[in-house]
Amino acid sequence: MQKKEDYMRRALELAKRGEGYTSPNPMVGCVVVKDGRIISEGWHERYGEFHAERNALLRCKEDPAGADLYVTLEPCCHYGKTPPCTEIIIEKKIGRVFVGSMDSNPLVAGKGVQILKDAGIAVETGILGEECRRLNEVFYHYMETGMPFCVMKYAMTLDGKIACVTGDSKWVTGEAAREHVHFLRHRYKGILVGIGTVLADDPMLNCRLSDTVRKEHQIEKGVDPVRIVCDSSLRIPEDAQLVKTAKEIPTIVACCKNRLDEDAQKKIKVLEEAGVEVLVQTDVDQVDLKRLMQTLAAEKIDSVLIEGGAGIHASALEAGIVNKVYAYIAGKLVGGKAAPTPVGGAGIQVMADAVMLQDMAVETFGEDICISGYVK
Ligand code: AOF
Ligand code: ZN
Repeated sequence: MQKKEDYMRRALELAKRGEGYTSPNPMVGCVVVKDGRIISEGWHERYGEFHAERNALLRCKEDPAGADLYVTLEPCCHYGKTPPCTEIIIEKKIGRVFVGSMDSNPLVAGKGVQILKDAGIAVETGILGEECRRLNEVFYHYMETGMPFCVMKYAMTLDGKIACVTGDSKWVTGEAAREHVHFLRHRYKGILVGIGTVLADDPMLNCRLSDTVRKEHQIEKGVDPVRIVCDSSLRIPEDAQLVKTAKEIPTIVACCKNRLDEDAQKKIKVLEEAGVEVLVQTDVDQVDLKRLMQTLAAEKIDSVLIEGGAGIHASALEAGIVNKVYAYIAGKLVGGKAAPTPVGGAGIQVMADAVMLQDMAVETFGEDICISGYVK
């Protein structure tokens, strides 16, 4: 006989298969159990498509009447892109519902559970509640604050450098760590860099998953993130890779009206014709990251991976928009007083004012380690 937690753990596993495809919806998994056997499973596979419960209930190989239903998120009770999950749960005469974490969408938030209870279904909530909530940290943050969940990522040597004094940085970390970064690009909706990175590297910022990562996470094809460039004075070259591919992969360039010269309108037109969305901020001399995040949130971008350089990392920390940090660390020492470090800017003056991380985790990728944590 399996425990409630075992079934919920299975539901969590299923939910994760939606990673990268459900944004701005949550990842949700569902398991239907009758007489101690799993009779069906489902997950929310893609944004706009059926929810986990409906997928599981429509795939049952036997009558689910009287069965237990395990779902990682509170069943919804609203008509969105799909009909309410509570309806099909009641219609299929499910006996008991076990919920992981509650939905914080105001259209649902507690009402889903109440509707099931009112229909005479026994409901228990909070099964692996913390894990279920963490699985959807992006969804909860976006839903509760109206801002994208921002993740700062960098790779550095053990002596804290992101490149040598010469600027050479190919590569700091090994292949496995760099492959994991592409998984992050799949997971998060947007990717943000400063114009310095574009001018120096002319990057694509797309998602190129290795077969190893695809197999490990059961991903068919990686999803490219929306590419966002912070470019106050609109210096991006018209023939940059990002611009040339903007019709295939959404690309946003944020600049400041105050910093534009007389040729700017012409350039904006060229960029827009190439498929770039140009955001012009007024009344600032440097892109206001908080304001930019509000604009992105309104465009349904629920999460942003900030991939450097040092300047944008400093600005993001100063703006207080960073929620999570991934630091990949290579067992290498390169030294050099002038070699760049992950976070630039003026820096914090006293240790007591440092940006603090909590819930730190350590993983290894090949020879490298990755430390992640949440900004307090
Ligand atoms: C569930 N099961 O698998 C998911 C839920 O526009 P819609 O119809 O897709 O609804 C989106 C909202 O539904 C989303 O904000 C969240 O509150 C809930 N997501 N609920 O019962 C699921 N993905
Ligand atoms: Zn639903």
